[in-house]
Amino acid sequence: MALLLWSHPYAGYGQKAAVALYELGLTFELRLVDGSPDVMARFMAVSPFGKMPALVDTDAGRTVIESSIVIEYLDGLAGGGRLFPADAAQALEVRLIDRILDTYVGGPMNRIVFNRLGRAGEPHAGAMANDERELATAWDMLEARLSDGRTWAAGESFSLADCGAAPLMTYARRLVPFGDRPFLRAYHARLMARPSFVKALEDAAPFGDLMPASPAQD
Ligand SMILES: N[C@@H](CCC(=O)N[C@@H](CS)C(=O)NCC(=O)O)C(=O)O
Repeated sequence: MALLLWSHPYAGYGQKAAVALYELGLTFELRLVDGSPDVMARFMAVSPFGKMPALVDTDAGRTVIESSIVIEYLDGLAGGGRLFPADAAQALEVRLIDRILDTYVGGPMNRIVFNRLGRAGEPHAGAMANDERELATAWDMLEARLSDGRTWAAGESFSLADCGAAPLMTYARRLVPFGDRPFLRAYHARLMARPSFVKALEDAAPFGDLMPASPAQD
């Protein structure tokens, strides 16, 4: 079985998939999306929106895009039920937090970064302020849910939601700090110590710091 992961080790959503691969103990080959024209041509054929990660399972002849779907596919390959709880209520919580992270953390984060890099045209202060408010709302919502004392995003088992939380929170806190949200801070510290995320960060380290933001302030 060959699993080809089209990604870049620095990319937040790419790290989300990498964390899942390391959690599940699945070996994979990185297809580095390095921006060169020939690589981009092949990558766009696999991932038509040009978004990382994209997974190709050569044995099954399948291509899977969208990080959460990639992780659901990987979980199935590893036997199922590892990153998705069997309990229906817990599974809903996992999916809800995964959606909050993708939509209201990764979304504003990418828009602010694109704005700062000038990829969205002239940087738009009003749009960035809206995105910062959205991030702060996401922090509030996560803080409220974590305040019940849960260890991981959706309970006591490390899940899909934590795979995304690790990279997305690590990058987004550089745009909107965690501030006075002790449960969020403690949860993020647990993510930083998780071996699968430590490995993903090690993979990214050789590429340096590509984010147009100062280091985390708090
Ligand atoms: N909803 C997508 C988002 C993926 C995404 O935004 N990936 C970023 C990297 S973190 C990307 O490929 N950006 C390249 C670009 O937009 O040009 C997912 O969950 O996979």
